[in-house]
Amino acid sequence: MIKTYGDEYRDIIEKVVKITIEKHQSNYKDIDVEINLVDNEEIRILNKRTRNIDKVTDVLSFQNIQNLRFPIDTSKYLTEINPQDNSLMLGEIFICLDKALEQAIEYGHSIEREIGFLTCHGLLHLLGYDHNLGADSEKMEKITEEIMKEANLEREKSDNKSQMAATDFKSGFVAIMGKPNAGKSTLINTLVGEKVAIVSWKPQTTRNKILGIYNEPSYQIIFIDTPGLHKPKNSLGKYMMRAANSALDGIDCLLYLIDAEKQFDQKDKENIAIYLDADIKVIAVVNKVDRVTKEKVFGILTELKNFAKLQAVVPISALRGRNIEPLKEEIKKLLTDHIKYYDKDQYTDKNMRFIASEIIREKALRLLNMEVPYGIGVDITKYQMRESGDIIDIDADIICEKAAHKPIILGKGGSMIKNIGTYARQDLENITGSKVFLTLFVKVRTEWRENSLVLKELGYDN
Ligand SMILES: Nc1nc2c(ncn2[C@@H]2O[C@H](COP(=O)(O)OP(=O)(O)OP(=O)(O)O)[C@@H](O)[C@H]2O)c(=O)[nH]1
Ligand SMILES: [Mg+2]
Repeated sequence: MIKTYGDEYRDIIEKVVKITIEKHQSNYKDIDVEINLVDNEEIRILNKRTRNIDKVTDVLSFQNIQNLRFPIDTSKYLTEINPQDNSLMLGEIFICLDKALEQAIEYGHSIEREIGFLTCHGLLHLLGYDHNLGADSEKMEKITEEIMKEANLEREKSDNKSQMAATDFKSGFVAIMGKPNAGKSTLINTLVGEKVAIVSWKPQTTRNKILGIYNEPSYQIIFIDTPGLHKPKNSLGKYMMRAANSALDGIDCLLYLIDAEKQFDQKDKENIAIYLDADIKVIAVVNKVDRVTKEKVFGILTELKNFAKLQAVVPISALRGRNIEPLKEEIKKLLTDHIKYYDKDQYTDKNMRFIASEIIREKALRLLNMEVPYGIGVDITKYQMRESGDIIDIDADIICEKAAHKPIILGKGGSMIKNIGTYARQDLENITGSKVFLTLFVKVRTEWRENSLVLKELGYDN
């Protein structure tokens, strides 16, 4: 008996099971197999419980009988017979629907083909095949190909409707560029709805290229935050400009951010002209409209009319979240890919060590004055979850470039570093959902922004 839990795709599943069993010279009515369609969370829990792996996989199968012989002779396995219909209980298969859809999109074929493929793969395991064994793996691949062909589920033959469903999905990379302090990081955070990048009112806050991933059921937009465009004065600055320019590779469009509070100056105009001349699709985004008069915004919009090749011009307030939807709509028109590049739960490409170092740097930038914060780097020397699973220990070095800066960072009686630590810990606890023990040290590395070794240590290396 073929039992399918989950109504969708029942026909495809039954068809693949019949063909697979018949390929082994057996009658599908003689076998009993249970096929469950589950979601990401259910398969993760199953993996954790049965294999101690905390992971979402596409298919799991639990074999009931080892060393099956074909054609299947049910009288040889009397203890494994289902008394209801005398069929042989082969085992259970769990197919993750979320993952199947994701893979169908990634490989550019129909969801039916993916479900058929996973059913076949799981069932072959129940029949004794092991894809980790060289010869078996080849045999498995060949027989899968034959079964998929018989089920009319080959790549080219997948039906047009489903093919459309996969290709209807749109994705692409979108770089956010502009001068320092224009509000690029604020915008990426608003677009993604998570704190992807740190923000401060001091220019040159962002030093790296940072991805922020935005998902809708039929869209994935990968935004790239970049360091503000400026003339570099040291090796760190040069790294930052290389990082910014490398964001242009393979993008579908570029958002050029103009700070409405400042002048729409010659430098902005030159930058836009360079991108347009390079045939990059540019949307001009006029930010901080909440801070200026309508006339000022109108003046900038009028000047932007001189750039006929612009795809769109959108005035926004990244901070207040104004006009963000129309901006997203303009971006969607320009997306050209159909691949889901990232899991829908992932909102950035950066790991927790990076995020922790940035949060600490953000607090230092916000609390310290004069030139001190610009010369600061943060090195996470320890990031460890305790065995109890609810406390994270983080040790970090705040690196400054002048001996005279150390006492300023420490503050009177250690008050400044204590403040930096308190604010950073609060943010980190919010992000991780765990209790955080944060220990900060201050170290002097003279003129480190020119020292390639330290730059590399701190991850400023491209
Ligand atoms: N009023 C207002 N302030 C904004 C807006 N967007 C950004 N800001 C502020 O502008 C300052 C700079 O913002 P960031 O997002 O760090 O700017 P950035 O372009 O990423 O700067 P760099 O990383 O230094 O290149 C911060 O104080 C933000 O709060 C906005 O729409 N309105
Ligand atoms: Mg920034």
